[in-house]
Amino acid sequence: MLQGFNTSGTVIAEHIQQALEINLWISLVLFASVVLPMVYLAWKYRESNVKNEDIKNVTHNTLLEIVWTVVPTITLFVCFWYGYTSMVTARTMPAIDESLSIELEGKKWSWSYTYPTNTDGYIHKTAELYVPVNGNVILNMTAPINDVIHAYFVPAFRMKEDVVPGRITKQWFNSSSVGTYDVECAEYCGTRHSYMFSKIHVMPVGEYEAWYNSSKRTPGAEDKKISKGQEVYEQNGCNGCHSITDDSILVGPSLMGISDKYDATYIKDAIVTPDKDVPAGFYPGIMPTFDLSDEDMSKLLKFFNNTDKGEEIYEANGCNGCHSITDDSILVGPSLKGISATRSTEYLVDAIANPNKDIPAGFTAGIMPVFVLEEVEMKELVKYLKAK
Ligand SMILES: [Cu+2]
Repeated sequence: MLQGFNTSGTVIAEHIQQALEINLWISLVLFASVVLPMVYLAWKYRESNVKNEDIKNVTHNTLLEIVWTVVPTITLFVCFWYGYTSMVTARTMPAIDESLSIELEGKKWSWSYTYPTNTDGYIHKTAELYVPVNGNVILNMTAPINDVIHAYFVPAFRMKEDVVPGRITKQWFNSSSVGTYDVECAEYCGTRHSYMFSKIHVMPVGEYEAWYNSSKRTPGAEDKKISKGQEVYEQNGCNGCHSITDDSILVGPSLMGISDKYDATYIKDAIVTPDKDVPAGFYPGIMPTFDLSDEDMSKLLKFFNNTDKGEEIYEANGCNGCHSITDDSILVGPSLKGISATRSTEYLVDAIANPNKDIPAGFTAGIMPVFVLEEVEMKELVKYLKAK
């Protein structure tokens, strides 16, 4: 269940809540003070109850007129004042050098956040927003030029603003409560509008700083095993329209097992010019063009091919220090290019775990250390080797 107005995450949210309640109560009192006497008087002076000769013409009543002018004027100014002051606070951006400025993009049908470059030159790009508690955060929001209007809405912050293609709109907040807050799209934007969610994580300053100055994808430990290719997949919001874990059709077709059906050139082409060859049952003009860098494209293709995790494990364990996989050259150990043609999966698993058991001619035992890998890592690594 999504959070509604039952949660409050910022001081502004409390101001806005207060303005709403004051407006509501004053409106109810004004409504009752007009409608209740009106109903009573209509009943009391109904036609059958009043003789014509009892009716006299009242020209004025100075006291009554002053009261019914001054009292509503004051109460309506109270309404105006609370509404106006909370609007001014919500719309006055804090100084840029005292704030964290985040670039926010809303597109069909996902949100993405780009952080300023950190001290290591790394740029965090995330699907959920991580911010320090008690810090000013400015959101510079836009949508791609060929997209539609969205609205970035955080109920707990009482914060909502349109996100418009080709234009930058801004919102800011400063949350004093550590916690996680829901983000919704509040502008009907098409098929997957009702799934266009994100989250804002307000974190203790130390935890936030530690993450921001690292190159870890997200501060949570739970997704450490995500590959770079999957990161590209999620950052670009591919998962908003294409399932990759099962056969389900979201807006576009499922991409599960895509690399068995199409080669890299086709997949690349489908990302850059999506309308060229639309599968039966789907329509052109829905999927935007994704202009990925060569690096991101290659990560994404490896992700589709299911070999990207394996490549990371290959490099993280330093296999590439001794074994070439791109060509036939012999470094310390034999080249592993084309290894799948000559060796079985079982053989490869065994060779990694017991490297001295079967040394190829021309190489010496005792050189390659034993690699103790977790079962999933071993599986990914061998999958990678088999694909080479
Ligand atoms: Cu939307």
